[in-house]
Amino acid sequence: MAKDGTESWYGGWKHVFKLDPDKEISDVALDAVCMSGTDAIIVGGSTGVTFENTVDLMARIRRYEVDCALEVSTMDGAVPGFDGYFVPIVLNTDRAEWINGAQTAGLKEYGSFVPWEETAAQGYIILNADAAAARITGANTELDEEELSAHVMMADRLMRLPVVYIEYSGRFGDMAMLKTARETAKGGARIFYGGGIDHADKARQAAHYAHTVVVGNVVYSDLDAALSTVKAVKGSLA
Ligand code: 1GP
Repeated sequence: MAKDGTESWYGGWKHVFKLDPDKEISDVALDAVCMSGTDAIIVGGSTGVTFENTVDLMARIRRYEVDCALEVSTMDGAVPGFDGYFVPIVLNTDRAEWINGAQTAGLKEYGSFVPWEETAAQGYIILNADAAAARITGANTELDEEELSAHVMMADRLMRLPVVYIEYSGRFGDMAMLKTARETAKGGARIFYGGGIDHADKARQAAHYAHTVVVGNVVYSDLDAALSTVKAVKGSLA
């Protein structure tokens, strides 16, 4: 049970920062992020994630009370000690490796160690062709609204995934698409949105439709702008 009494450990999260183990962050910046009032920190990245850099970042975040989850994208980076674990499943690729291949290989190796109560699958729909995750997974990013709806139904209704992640990493997304995703997900999936939020106003727009707004890169390029997104999201009505 999450702190706010909702069912899942991430169910009360409106705003999260995503920190990349492969990127440098100073103690001062990390302190500001962890003390910002955000609901959680997700540790994750598409490239250069290792056991060492993941443990290192986790240990530094662990000095703070903020919830800290790991998005497990490589076997190397599967590190114990987080509050929760997300396992991404890419929905809009036809490369099985990213739908169930890497995940079953990981479970074969580490399945008996998985803390299932604190582990959740994320159905990723990657919509920015330039995102590293899109290139790596061969995602079909050119979905129209009907196709997006079908992917959301697949995740939310058929597969009953607890999280649908609308991913535009690196670029601010089409809010009409996010609205469609939110309106389609009536089966109980939480809608996460991430991509290109570098301003309070963009954070507010995304928070209008997403249950959880994820802010990543701007932490490294404009810390003040990143911090301004917390209030923008937490003050919104969605
Ligand atoms: C990345 O969705 C997150 O996985 C956040 O995206 O880095 O563009 O903020 P940005």
